[in-house]
Amino acid sequence: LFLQNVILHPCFNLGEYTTRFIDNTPELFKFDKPQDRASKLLDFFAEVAVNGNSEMKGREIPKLPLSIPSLPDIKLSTPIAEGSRDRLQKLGIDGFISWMKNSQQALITDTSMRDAHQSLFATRMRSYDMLAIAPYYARMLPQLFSIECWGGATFDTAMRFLKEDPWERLIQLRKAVPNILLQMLLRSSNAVGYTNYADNVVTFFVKQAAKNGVDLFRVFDSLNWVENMRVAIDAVLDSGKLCEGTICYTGDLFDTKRTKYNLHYYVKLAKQLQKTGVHILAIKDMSGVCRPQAAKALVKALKDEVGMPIHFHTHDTSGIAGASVLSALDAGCDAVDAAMDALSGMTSQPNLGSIVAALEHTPREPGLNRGALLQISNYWEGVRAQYKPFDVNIAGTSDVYNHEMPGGQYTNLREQARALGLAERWPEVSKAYCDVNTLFGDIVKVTPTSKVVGDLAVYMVVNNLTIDDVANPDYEIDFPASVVSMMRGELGFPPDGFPAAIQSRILKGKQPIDGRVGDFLPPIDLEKTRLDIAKLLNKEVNEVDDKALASYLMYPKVFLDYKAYIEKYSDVSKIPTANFFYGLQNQEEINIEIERGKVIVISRSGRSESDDSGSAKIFFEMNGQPRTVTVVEAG
Ligand code: 3PY
Ligand code: ZN
Repeated sequence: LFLQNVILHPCFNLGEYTTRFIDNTPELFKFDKPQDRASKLLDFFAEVAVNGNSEMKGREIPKLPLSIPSLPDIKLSTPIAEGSRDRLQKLGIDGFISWMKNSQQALITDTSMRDAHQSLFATRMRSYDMLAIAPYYARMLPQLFSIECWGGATFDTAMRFLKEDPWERLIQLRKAVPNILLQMLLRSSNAVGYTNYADNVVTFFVKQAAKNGVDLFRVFDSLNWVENMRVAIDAVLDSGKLCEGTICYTGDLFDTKRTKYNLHYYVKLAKQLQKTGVHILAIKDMSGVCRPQAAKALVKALKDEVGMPIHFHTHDTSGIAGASVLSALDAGCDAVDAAMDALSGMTSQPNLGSIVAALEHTPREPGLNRGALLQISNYWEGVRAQYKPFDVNIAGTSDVYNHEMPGGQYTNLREQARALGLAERWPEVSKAYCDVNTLFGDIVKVTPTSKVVGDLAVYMVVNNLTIDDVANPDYEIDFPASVVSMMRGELGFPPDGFPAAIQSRILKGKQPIDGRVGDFLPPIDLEKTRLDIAKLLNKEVNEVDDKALASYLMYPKVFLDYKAYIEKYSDVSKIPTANFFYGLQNQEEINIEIERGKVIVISRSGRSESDDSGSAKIFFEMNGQPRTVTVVEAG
């Protein structure tokens, strides 16, 4: 390992090493020995055997053993055909955009590795399952427009729940799929978080994402405030990557009683976005309320009046989002999002295979091989079964046209309501959500504003408050912190502001921020932060790379907890998913590739009864050698 690290180092390769090589690159000379890593993994399995994976608290373990997801039957020695990324490299951005506009084919984005699992099973999909199928995407689906695989909620959940490094996921996916555009979702000033960050942090984050593999950034603001998107957009444009300026869709285009979100609103927004220099316009229908006729009218108006390529994104919560996708394509939409069959429907995107089938033998045929799609979907079906405890698995509902909850939030909020003992009172939560939106002036609801509306809705149901109580200035209410923060303008402002009466009631007379929050946040001293991290992790400062710095800047505590976890248990991302969540069964044997080409074989041979002090012994074999680990039962 030592030699491999040194030899693979770029300075060594270029012959740029000197006698100071060791001093300058101490990280190459410090590493856990493979035996240490293997022992730490045994500690992990022993802990899961006795106390369970902490992620499984309150969840039911599925019937074991689960079958291993089956990979497509093609050989990985099959050459990789040119794809959208090669086209971008060949044509440059302007040429690529002209190609998009002139392409008769419907361009298809697969969201399986980001939005689909975010919306279906609480963003729990592990890199392990993505990386196994990624090389098949490169070989079997080179006609895809892009693969959405990063950003949104996947960044923090990777560290928080899956104990893995989101950057490593991106880097490995990039390696496995060199030919297709990789796409991420970026929440403008909120980056991949739930709060506005200092401008230099947003810029730094975008730079790292671009450097490590993102080709296409979808940039949105949770209140459709273009002013709040500029820093993120500029950073993407500076990085030389493709930038999608996003219109978040809400309301109903044709409702004459609710005219706030009419065609004029969206066209005006699109023109503002066009002025920022973005390359593509995204219509982000995060809740799946863009009805087929609205999709058609909106795409047509944007095509006529703005003329940029359009990328349509929706969710199938209502069950009829496929019709909206086809309608958007009929009106000349260039690209659409869909999820592989096994990860589609309900709160996820509509079914990719079925959209392809619907377009077959028409001028807009996307050119994707349906046999290949089915094989890949078959793999995802096996993967999805492994995440059953997280899979909410509820039916589609037309109630989405009332509450307008984003796909990812709907399942999460239902789960949160269930955990609070409100499962039976879900219709009340849904109604409260709708009422809060009206009280806030009918706002765009998407992360993080959707979370704020959800927080107040749940608060109302838990405390048996009506919307009149919430609005009543004489009724004392301790509003959730997120609500106060939003009314202060910490997530920005809707173009017409928040209704003055409710804003001043929630702020208890205090003044909101006068402008864009980024203008008030001082820049973060990045190098000082790097030093702080080094101290906290007990490392040398040059061991804290830019990716670690970016993670810390987004989520300091989540990042430090993650680092402490892998210090204790080593890199758990290499463990197969069923074993990560449910542990090793007696007599089960697995292989784990702890580093490239180095595989360890672990099996569990038994477990002792717990003794009086609550300690149990777990018996393993590691590479044929017996090993015992003692674990104390958690109290
Ligand atoms: C996110 O921001 O994570 C979303 O998916 C919004 O729709
Ligand atoms: Zn979405």
